[in-house]
Amino acid sequence: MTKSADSDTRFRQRLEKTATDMEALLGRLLAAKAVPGERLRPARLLDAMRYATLGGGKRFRPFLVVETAALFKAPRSRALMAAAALECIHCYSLVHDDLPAMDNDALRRGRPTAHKAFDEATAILAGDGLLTFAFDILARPQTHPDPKVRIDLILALARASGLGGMVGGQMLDLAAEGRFADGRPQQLDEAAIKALQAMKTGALLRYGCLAGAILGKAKARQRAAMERYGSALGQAFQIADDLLDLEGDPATVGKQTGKDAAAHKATLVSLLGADKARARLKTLVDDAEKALAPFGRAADVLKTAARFVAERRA
Ligand code: GRG
Repeated sequence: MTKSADSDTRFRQRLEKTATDMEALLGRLLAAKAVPGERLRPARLLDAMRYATLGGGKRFRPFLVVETAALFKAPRSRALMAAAALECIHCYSLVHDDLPAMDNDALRRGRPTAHKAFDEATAILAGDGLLTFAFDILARPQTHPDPKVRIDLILALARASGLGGMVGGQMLDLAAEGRFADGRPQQLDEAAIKALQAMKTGALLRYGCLAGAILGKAKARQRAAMERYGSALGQAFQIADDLLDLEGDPATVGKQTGKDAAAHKATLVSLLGADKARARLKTLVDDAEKALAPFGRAADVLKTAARFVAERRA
């Protein structure tokens, strides 16, 4: 086997292992039995939260937490807890993004979206429930015995997912589509598209890389390196997602494609064209690898992850 085929196999095995562990942990965390401080877990809400989080998804964000935590020798069980919190936020964002008031999608992860499988009100509440549940998970001592580390994780996730992060990015995206004011799509320049995407998609991926460093009490320059890696990875992820929307097969991607052009969405692919966007992807993978240089061979699997993001077909 060639060196690159070998690292691809190792990467896929580790992604799969994290996905299996994540499924099991989320299944346990979202069990029917209420935990101290809760009264009861309403069955329909719990079913919708389980539907949104279990049985699908690549679990790429959890993988980032687990692998960056391993780089800093943080225990895997703690990394999986932080990863579960991040995945709850990600799944909530997908449920809300699919709602009629947002993207109005019927298919997600190859299945009916949550509001189709349940109903709109239940899907909204399931998203709200998952958002809150993420911070419940991070606040538990099993995530880290040191409360300072837990607060660090909580604050960073709040910043990544809220007003100045993912939710803010979604707002900018809707505005750019012309959903408000005069209703005309905005012509965003490259800097504005990058800022929007760094918030909407990049912030959670960057958090995935930062969380491992926080769990491992990494030094400031190591944290900064992880953030550089996460930032390049986030940009690459979004360009690959936009290329998939343009060229992907809905059967493989697991959701409707061709939506960006129909909505006149400003993306780097629409601004630069597919060829230049692909060249940009290459540069971003190089940037991601450079950020990992100080960690040597120990970071090989994260380097392969950057290539996977750029080359993904689903
Ligand atoms: C509605 C609050 C709110 C936020 C929405 C993340 C987001 C913001 C919307 C999702 C729309 C979208 C398709 C964004 C592009 C990148 C992205 C998040 C793709 C889906 O992530 P994957 O490919 O999905 O990791 P899986 O299913 O593998 O987990």
